Amino acid sequence: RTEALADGAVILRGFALDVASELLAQIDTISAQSPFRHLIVPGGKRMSVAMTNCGRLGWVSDTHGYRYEAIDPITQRAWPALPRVFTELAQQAANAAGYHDELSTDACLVNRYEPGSRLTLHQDRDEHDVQAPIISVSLGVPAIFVFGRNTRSGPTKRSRLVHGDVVVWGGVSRLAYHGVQPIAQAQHPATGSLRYNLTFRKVF
Ligand code: MD5
Ligand code: FE
Repeated sequence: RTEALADGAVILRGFALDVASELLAQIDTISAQSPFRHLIVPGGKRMSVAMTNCGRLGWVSDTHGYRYEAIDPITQRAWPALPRVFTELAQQAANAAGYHDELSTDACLVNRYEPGSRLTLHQDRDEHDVQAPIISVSLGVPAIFVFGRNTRSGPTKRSRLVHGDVVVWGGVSRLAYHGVQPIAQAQHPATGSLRYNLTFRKVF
């Protein structure tokens, strides 16, 4: 089932269900090497979402700003490699949404939400290549995703994303403002009270 969320954004409901348990097992392997951490944003606040990365580059934030780094600042080592099940799923999702170029993901950000964790409205524009679509995979408890326009003001739309849903953000939606409302207390058989989100990004 595919749903158009906005211009250029497509929800593929349940697209990752077949491989969800493999994805979660790989998240455990990744976070055993590069642990989940609550990054500090330039304003000094600690993010309520915990993050780690896999792939050649990882997204990091500290009081100096946001950037992609090849070395995990906690471990001082390269980020864990992108598992094959990740890259295959992302490519299949891109194809299903009508993007037929090779994705050449160089960063996969792994977000972990606890009850109450949220992402305030923001744009993803730390990537030099904003032509390539971003692929996002939701796992665990549901989230209410908020989706706006290319300016901070203006109307927003809400969409519930559940375990196994994949969203392909391309076209003008690539630079739309978006966020995640505070995660409600809930239980999922695969993750307990947690939500995970994978985002596949081409940085260069
Ligand atoms: C999440 N993560 O559910 C979301 C999924 C993030 C983030 O927003 O930055 O880690 S990615 C949603 C997304 C990506 C790129 C563009 C747009 C949405 N968009 O234009 O709305 O953890
Ligand atoms: Fe984002």
